[in-house]
Amino acid sequence: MPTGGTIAAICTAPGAGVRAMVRVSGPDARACAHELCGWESPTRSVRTVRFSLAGAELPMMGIWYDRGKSYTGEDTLELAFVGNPIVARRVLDACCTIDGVRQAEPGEFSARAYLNGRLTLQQAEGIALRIAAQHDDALKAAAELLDGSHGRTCLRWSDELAGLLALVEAGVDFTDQEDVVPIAPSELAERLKMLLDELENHLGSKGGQLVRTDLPTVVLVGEPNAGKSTLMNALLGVNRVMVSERAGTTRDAISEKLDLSRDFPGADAVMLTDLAGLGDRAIDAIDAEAQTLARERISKADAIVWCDPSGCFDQASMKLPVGKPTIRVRTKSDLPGMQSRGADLSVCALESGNLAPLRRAIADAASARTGTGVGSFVPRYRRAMREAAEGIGEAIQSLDADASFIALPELVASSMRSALDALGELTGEVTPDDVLGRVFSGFCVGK
Ligand SMILES: Nc1nc2c(ncn2[C@@H]2O[C@H](COP(=O)(O)OP(=O)(O)O)[C@@H](O)[C@H]2O)c(=O)[nH]1
Ligand SMILES: [Mg+2]
Repeated sequence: MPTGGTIAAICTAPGAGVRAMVRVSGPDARACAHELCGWESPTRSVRTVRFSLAGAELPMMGIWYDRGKSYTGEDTLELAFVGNPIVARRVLDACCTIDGVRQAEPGEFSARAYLNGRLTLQQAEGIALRIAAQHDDALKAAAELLDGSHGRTCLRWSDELAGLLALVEAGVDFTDQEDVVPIAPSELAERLKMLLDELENHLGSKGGQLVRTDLPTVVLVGEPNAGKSTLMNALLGVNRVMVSERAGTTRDAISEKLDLSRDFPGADAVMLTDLAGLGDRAIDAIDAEAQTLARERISKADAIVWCDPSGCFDQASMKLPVGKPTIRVRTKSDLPGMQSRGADLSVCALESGNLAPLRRAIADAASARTGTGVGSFVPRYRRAMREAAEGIGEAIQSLDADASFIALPELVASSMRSALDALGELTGEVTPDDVLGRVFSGFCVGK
């Protein structure tokens, strides 16, 4: 996502309504107020302004927020006016004629709010979920993200786990210190089990396991020559499909299992499918058939990886199904001169080392909804919580609750650490240093 500059967008729903609103955020918002509305050095928060549009003056309500007091944390101008979509478009265009002002990318206001410390990542995700919510459960989950209650729950889980891990590690590292008493296996097992139960409740099903038996399907789509087949091979780590600079090389749908659980223990394996390129029109009969087949596979897929080396992601020409989890990947990121404005990720498939973020995004997009909590609506949480549950489950398995000491403390600690890392991704709080800190503060070692 691009940063910098001043961004502007229509922030009311498309179509006619009672009111429409255009929001401008950034250092040049002041120039918009001045040059378009004659509002010199805005300090007052609300006033009526006259916006010059198509040779006439349109009365509007202008709302000014000083830097630090707005949603984004930047100088912000909001203009509210009659809810006519053409007027809204013209107002936005006029704002973008001011030097330094451009149209905002999706989510860019919230991204700025996050970057400026006005929102936590969880709150930003809550806002996204609230906007996309289709029913009450999703609204409830969004509220839990926004009011921070889910964040506090994650923090409580990770605190409990970090505390227990500190006890186990104390047993590993400092057994020769007499004032260090490692935790008994039975107590550790019991407290881990309670934690696991809570996580499983949040995931909405036992261990968050899917009830389906087939693998989720993920399709690689894009124009011919977008680098889909190269990316398929890079993700798989083997040359499974043919790559060529000639457009139209891939005709069939070629599927191969991609096991993501090795990298992300809570993730599923997925069936990755390489498809023929989609073009404006088919070049011959075989191509037409290949495209029809590709469209069929896309409509049945659980998630889409949309490859576009230009970074434009033009939905009007690609016509992908809306509402399906879609990862926009700007391919061939090594080639200069392209943009990555609408992209979720940029990758160069020729270097397979940089694919971890894409693998994680695929793991998130492909995991199906199982319950009603935050973990069932926000895939990142679902995958991380499953990963944590898996680690805790493993730790419990490695414990003999009847023994008087932990027989394999390194093994137990390493399972717990991977669970903690997974939760740390949600809280952004726990680091390995943090764990070590707890050992020292809790036991006064080295006093
Ligand atoms: N520079 C560069 N070239 C790439 C990259 N990925 C693929 N290519 C090239 O782009 C051409 C088309 O690739 P291919 O994977 O067959 O595209 P597909 O038609 O979408 O399956 C081939 O010549 C590839 O070598 C990349 O990341 N960087
Ligand atoms: Mg291909």
